[in-house]
Amino acid sequence: MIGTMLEAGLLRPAAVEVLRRNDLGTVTSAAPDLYPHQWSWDAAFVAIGLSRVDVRRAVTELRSLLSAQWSTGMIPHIVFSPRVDDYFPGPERWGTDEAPAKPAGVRTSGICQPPVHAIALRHILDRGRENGGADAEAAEAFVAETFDGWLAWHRWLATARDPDGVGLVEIHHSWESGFDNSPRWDGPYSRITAGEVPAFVRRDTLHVGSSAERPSDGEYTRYLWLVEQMRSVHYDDDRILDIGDFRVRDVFFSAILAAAAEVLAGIADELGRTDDAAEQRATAARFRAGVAATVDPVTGLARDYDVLAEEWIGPLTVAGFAPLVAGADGVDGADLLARQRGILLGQQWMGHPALRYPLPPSTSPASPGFRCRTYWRGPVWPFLNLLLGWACARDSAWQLRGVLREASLEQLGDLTFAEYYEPITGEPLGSHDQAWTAAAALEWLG
Ligand code: 2M8
Repeated sequence: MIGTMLEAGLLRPAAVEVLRRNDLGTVTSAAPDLYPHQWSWDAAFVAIGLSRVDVRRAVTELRSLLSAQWSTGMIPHIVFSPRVDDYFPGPERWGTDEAPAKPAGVRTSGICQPPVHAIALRHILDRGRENGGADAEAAEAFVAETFDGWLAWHRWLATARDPDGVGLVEIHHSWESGFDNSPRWDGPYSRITAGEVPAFVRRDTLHVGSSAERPSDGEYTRYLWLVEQMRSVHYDDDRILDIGDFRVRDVFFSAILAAAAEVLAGIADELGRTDDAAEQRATAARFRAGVAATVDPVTGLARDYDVLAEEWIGPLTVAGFAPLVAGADGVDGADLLARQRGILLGQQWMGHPALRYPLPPSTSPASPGFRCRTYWRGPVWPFLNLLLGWACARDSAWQLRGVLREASLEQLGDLTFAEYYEPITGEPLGSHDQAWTAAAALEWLG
């Protein structure tokens, strides 16, 4: 049962209030203190949530993000707000003002995050049309005006980030995955010896209940070393391939590209952009196939690949369900998705008997790397559940979607809008009032 009617009645206004408080004008901060700037994939989820309450504000969110797009097509992972200076690493540390591809007049990081944006664009268009009038006009005008920007973003990912054409996106920092300190990245990081990293003072640990919930200082040193490396070549895509110590094919990122390219193809059809639609469908098919090819026949889960070490990445994390996000083709594809849904609902994941709610922890509680309070090593992330639910609706997987929705609304009924939750006790962890958590609540409520 989804909470009480009272909780359902309180959830929507409380979520709207979180987005209002995080609103910096034309962008929404990812969280009030911990993340006081606009993050790329957070902004996409925020736009999905905002489209339920204010279509034109949702348009503004994506327009602001796109105005920071680099000339290569890359959408940077952080767009720094000029009004705040309480985040490390800030723009000085990134040094992107020296990068020829960064547009003038904005300050950004030099890496990217998963491309959820076309999916958000689709939500804006659909909600705008449902509302009609000025909302429909604003949504349609925005889509027509910015289509080429989203297309350039996907094209850059499909070329610069898949140099070997294998249908998997290569990332150059675990911050690009969004799963920053997941056990997925332990192997690649264990092989990196950081060179000289200028002294630094972290701020993230000041804004959470316990610094043990965040990545360690050793992890941060490597994160910053990779920034130094990329900065030294002014974030040039080709040169990073030669000098970068972290080159990993990220299966979950790739799945999101596959899903988003399919969605962008549908939008291209509506705009009469037939060739672009065909190109995006081909991109979607290529990355769906790339994702499906990573599946370990024994575990049934998809895997990342370490390009430099030339080896598959083993830990059992929620990223292993990438095919459920990507979708899959043909009879074999349908079998793969059915098998994955069974595993996800089973005892190692959502059906694990110790869980507070039947929601997927970021790492399987049955795996040795599971840490129930540490960031991407175990906690449940509400925005990810929304993404899985969206993919289930696309593929008519109503049973799984129903479980995800009901449990998510129960969890979010605590009204903390936590960044992540302890899977066994259900305790809210990380930042409270996290924007994409509030957005997920609004979208689940519909
Ligand atoms: C977290 O990442 C940032 C760095 O990008 C950080 O820890 O400082 C991740 O959870 C990432 O996925 C998310 O987009 C970001 C903002 O919510 O925070």
